[in-house]
Amino acid sequence: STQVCRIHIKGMTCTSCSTTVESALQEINGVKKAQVALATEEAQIYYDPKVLSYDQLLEVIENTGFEAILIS
Ligand code: 9UX
Repeated sequence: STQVCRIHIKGMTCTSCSTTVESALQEINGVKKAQVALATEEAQIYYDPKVLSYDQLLEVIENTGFEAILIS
């Protein structure tokens, strides 16, 4: 199954920031697709909820050094 969630990310100031977060998300097992938009400070993530939770997605983002807040 695939779940989609959106996460607000605070602290990104350049495209290198957003690429770092996007790459970190794409590397995780269970993530099918991840897009991080700098302009809207938002990540859209398609993932398998059987493999990982959105709490883990938040953690992955926080580990890249940015603040992550679940939107939906
Ligand atoms: Mo450059 Mo974005 O240091 O933090 S990667 S501004």
